[in-house]
Amino acid sequence: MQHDVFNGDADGLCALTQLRLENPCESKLITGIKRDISLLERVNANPGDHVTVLDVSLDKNRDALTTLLDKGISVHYVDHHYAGDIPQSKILNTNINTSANVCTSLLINQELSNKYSQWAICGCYGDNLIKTADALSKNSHLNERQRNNCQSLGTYLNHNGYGGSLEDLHFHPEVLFKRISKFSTPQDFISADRDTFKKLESGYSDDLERTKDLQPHYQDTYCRLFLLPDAAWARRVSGSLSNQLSNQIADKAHAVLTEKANGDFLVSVRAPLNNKTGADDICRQFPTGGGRKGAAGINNLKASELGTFITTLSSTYKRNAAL
Ligand SMILES: [Mn+2]
Repeated sequence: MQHDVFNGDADGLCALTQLRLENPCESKLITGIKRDISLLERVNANPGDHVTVLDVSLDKNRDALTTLLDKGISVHYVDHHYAGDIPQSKILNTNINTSANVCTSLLINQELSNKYSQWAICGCYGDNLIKTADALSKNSHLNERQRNNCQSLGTYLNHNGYGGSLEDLHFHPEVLFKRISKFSTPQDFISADRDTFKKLESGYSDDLERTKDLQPHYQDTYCRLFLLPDAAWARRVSGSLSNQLSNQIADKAHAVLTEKANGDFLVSVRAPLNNKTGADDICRQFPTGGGRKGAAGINNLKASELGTFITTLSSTYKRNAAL
């Protein structure tokens, strides 16, 4: 039995889509909202089964991974998040690269020698790796319409993964995977399944529309910080808004804080696009923080720690700017 474990964002979806176009098979799908990354513990596998893991940190899944390997279950692990110590095992095959301009869809694209590169491009745009995606579009000789379609779909798929729970999402990522993975390119999906594409598109634009008059709660030379209310649209929009803000001012860091029912905050941090470092270090200074150099988050920032967070954000990028 094959088990496919993947992050419910564009990158996870586009990575698995490439793999299943190349090796079609019935598999058990294990996924969730973008922030639900402890996925491996949900795999119910037997000796002889094979597990593929895409776009979730090995560091957050190490115990479950070790348990699977000890049971004789082989694992192919492809990711670009912080991994920490990687277990040594003959039945574990890893492809992990934490460079700031790499994503999982791109690693799979390399494994498959560019065979489904439009899906990789879509995943790169989803992870806001615009330059990487533009370069691969050029190398793959996409015309402007094809490139635009990859960018739109990647952006919308990424947006769909955000939310506090599956109830906040427009589509369950598992449903989206089944719909998109039937098509060899994003182009073909968009032409054939208009209803799904339109719903993804309006989900994205309606949520972002609500933020158009939003003013920074804090800003200085190095960073901007925005607060969003405790509402489903706000939980969905935090990632897309962070990407949009970063793309607007490439030399500032950005933080978007969404208020939670308990009064604390869900935090999304983006390093300056021109200097993709430090986002993970900032977030890891708080108990529920983690992520990558360019993009990171904190699942629960105590309301009382807001001041400390702002100071940490600003001083980190002030220091980085001086380097
Ligand atoms: Mn990713």
